Amino acid sequence: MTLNLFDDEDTAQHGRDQIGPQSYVLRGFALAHADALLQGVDTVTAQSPFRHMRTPGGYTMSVALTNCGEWGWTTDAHGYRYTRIDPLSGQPWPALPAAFLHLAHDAALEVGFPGFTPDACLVNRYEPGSRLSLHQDKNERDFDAPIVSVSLGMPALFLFGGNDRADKAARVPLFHGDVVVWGGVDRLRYHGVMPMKEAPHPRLGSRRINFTLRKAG
Ligand code: MD6
Ligand code: FE
Repeated sequence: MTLNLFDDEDTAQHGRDQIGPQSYVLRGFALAHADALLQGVDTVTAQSPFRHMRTPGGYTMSVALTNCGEWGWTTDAHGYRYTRIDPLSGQPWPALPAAFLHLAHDAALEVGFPGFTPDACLVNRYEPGSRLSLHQDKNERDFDAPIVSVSLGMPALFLFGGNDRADKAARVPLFHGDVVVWGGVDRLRYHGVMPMKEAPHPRLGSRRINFTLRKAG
């Protein structure tokens, strides 16, 4: 056998880590689909490029983001909300790639959320130094649906807190191909991402791509 640095299957872990009563990390769940997922990201960003949005508090986010699906999450001086139109392109957000939909459905089913049909996908791009401060995902209309989150590229330390901002947060390492699913009683838990350390990935270099699939509308 020849050693292939680009074949993550050789070294990846599989299996699941439970991080809350209804929250799991499915290790390597997206690995077999990484090519199709990355192609999907390219198709999306050709239409709606990554951009650094402003928060209502006046900060520019260190994470660059875009969206696909019927609804896209945006922030500006007026607040956080979901829109059907990308404010940058003036066009509807790009369609959800089929590979995203299938993966989200299958990952949700795997941990007890059958019939997950997301209508929104937030795509985040991290570079060294990028971070995401503790937040709740609460702009969606329906908290019954879970959220499925896919990590590609550089590893990150994910912070998984409780229902109150002050609750101590667990540090969960997320690697290329890992999928986090959470919902039910965990749906509104605070979470974030520690400042990214430089640790180039063979496929994606000094970048981490994360996308989160939701039912927003
Ligand atoms: C990230 N993720 O992993 C940021 N939100 O880059 C999130 O903010 C997130 O992973 C809701 C559910 C899952 C997540
Ligand atoms: Fe979030």
